[in-house]
Amino acid sequence: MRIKSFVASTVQEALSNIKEEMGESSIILETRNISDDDIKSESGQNLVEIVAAEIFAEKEVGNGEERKEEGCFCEEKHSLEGDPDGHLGQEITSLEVEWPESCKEWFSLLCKQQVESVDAKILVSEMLSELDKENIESIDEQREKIKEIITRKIKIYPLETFQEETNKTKVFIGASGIGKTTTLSKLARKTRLYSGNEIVLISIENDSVEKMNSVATEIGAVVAVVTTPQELKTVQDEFRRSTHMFIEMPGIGGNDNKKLLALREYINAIPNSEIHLVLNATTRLKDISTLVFDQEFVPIHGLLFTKTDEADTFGTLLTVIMRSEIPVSYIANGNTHSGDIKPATANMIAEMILN
Ligand SMILES: Nc1nc2c(ncn2[C@@H]2O[C@H](COP(=O)(O)OP(=O)(O)O)[C@@H](O)[C@H]2O)c(=O)[nH]1
Ligand SMILES: [Mg+2]
Repeated sequence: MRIKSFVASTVQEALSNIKEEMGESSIILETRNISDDDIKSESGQNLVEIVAAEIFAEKEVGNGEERKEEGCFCEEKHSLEGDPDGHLGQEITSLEVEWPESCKEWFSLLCKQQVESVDAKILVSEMLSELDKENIESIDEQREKIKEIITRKIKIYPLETFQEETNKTKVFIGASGIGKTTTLSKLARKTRLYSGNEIVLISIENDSVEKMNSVATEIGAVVAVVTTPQELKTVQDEFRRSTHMFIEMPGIGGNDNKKLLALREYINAIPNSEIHLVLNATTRLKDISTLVFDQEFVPIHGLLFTKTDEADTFGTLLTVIMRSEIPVSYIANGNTHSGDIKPATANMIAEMILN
């Protein structure tokens, strides 16, 4: 399935471009007014954006007309939402897929799970386009297919197993209170079960040092406190050979450029580290967005989700994963350092969403 955004001066113009480029077999995923003052048409008019998906390439289904006769497509009046200026306050005619009722239920289940509606539409549309005709109404086949599609969308960070884990420096970044110290402690404890090598927990500027000391005493680890990037580099060089190193970076917000710059200095001092962005599974998309999508200060190797035990729904995870395309590293639950942490699998995340 191909997804593309079309920007034009009017809805009609955007739709006509969509039809011309994608043909009849397209669905509208999202429409919005572009209210940004910097982005206007040549005549100074506001622009509109329509995101469309081409779901049945002719070669996949043979003949688009054939599907239409079978009732898969219909001409539908499609009213536009999210139109604060009334600019889009008109009904448009678009070629939409009329989903079978059972597919609409998948859409609403995904939305209830807090998958963003645009992403839920993509998943259901792909499910429909990939199901064999004879299985299109089978709930079991639909579930299997949608799980397969969700699984396909999730990239997994290639972690070593706890048994193999060899002297990696793992760095945890993210907002304050998100669970960085707890997660670092859980991983350090698990590592101790499988490795006799030295374990070092590193606090920046004494942040969370008491909690680190407590877990270090329990598992026989060392705690080091550093206050500059240079000190961090020195400590890493000193311990590197025989050590598992876990570093907690000070809490950051996506909009705080000063803190992000300071974070980058620390990260640059320890190249070849594994950087995990810690995210709370109960956080809403808008609160996660800036850190995941809009910052270019630090590379992120893996998304690590905490507090899955407190989350009722897991769709936000999927939306973040689909949109960021950053691999997932770990899934954690439990509010103490003896809680659980597992290397993530795509199957595990798909089941969390579908169950
Ligand atoms: N329920 C639950 N609570 C957690 C989890 N991880 C951390 N917490 C709690 O979240 C709070 C902040 O955790 P902490 O590790 O200090 O966050 P930090 O500021 O990012 O280091 C503490 O009360 C932890 O007990 C988790 O996976 N599940
Ligand atoms: Mg902490």
